[in-house]
Amino acid sequence: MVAVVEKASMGYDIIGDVHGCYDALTELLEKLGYRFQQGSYRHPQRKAVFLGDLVDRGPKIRETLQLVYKMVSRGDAWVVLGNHELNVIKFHTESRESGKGYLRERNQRHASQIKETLDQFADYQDELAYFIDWFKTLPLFLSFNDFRVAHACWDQPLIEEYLGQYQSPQINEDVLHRSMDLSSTEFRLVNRLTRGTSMLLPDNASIQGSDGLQRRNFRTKFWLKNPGTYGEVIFQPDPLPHRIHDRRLSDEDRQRLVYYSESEPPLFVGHYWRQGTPDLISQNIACLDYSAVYGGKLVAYQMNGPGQLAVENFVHVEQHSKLDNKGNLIE
Ligand SMILES: [Mn+2]
Repeated sequence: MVAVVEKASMGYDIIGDVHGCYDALTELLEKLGYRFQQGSYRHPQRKAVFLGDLVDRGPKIRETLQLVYKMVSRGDAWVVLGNHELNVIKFHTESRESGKGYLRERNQRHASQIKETLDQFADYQDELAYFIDWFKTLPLFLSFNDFRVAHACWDQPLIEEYLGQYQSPQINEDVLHRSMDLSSTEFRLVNRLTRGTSMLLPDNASIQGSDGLQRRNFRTKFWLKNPGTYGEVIFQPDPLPHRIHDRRLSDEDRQRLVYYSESEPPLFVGHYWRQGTPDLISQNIACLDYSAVYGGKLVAYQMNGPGQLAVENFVHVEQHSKLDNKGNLIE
């Protein structure tokens, strides 16, 4: 396993999806004891770990990237890749196969998903290209002494398979291009770690998401040993259709799910648009995405050493500028 090299007595503040909420981020860092010094935030004893999805939706994406980039390059922070960074990368990377265009087709849906990032960088194209090159070097997962981080999910056998080939948790150009083949290890790893696990709805059903998009699949939990029904495994704010909620999962369905067992190290993820008061999602898993960009909370977890996760270690700030689910300012 490729692990981060750490000094003893170092504490970590793991931070959920920022999505351009720069003001909330600086408020949270101040609250955690970081101070602005020589162009970025740092703490005398602690390091920050960002769970990805720094970009899209929010009002200050450029400022967010500038700050996190500085913190990472000074050794004051780590960041793992989120699905939103990945979308931005692919939208701007041409396929190696001639005539295939960009890795992420430049259609209306894909452009609208990254609209805020495109708009805010409209006059800073060189800077955007620089950040995209940086995204292409970021890790998909990190393993520290006492905990693990990934944007949406951890799958140990798949990670080991990947490390057998690449010896590094970072993506690179080759991984990116190979991940376009849906049967590749690269695709399975990138997709699972940045988007989590999901399941196709039965009966060709679809769900109208709160973001207005129609989806034929739904996000699933990855820490249940032996789930019984569709309703037990769903893990997203948009509910299942009533007639599907209590339906039994087939053995085939169950085999497609990932099981992160209670004996594995504590794991931190973002990604899932949680709401309400920050809490653990299982004994050894915490999700730190509390929908900051939709008027929720920007959440951190203070990791101070080995041991059980505890709710007292969550720290958050309320996000003041409220956006509706189309990214428009409500107040
Ligand atoms: Mn995400």
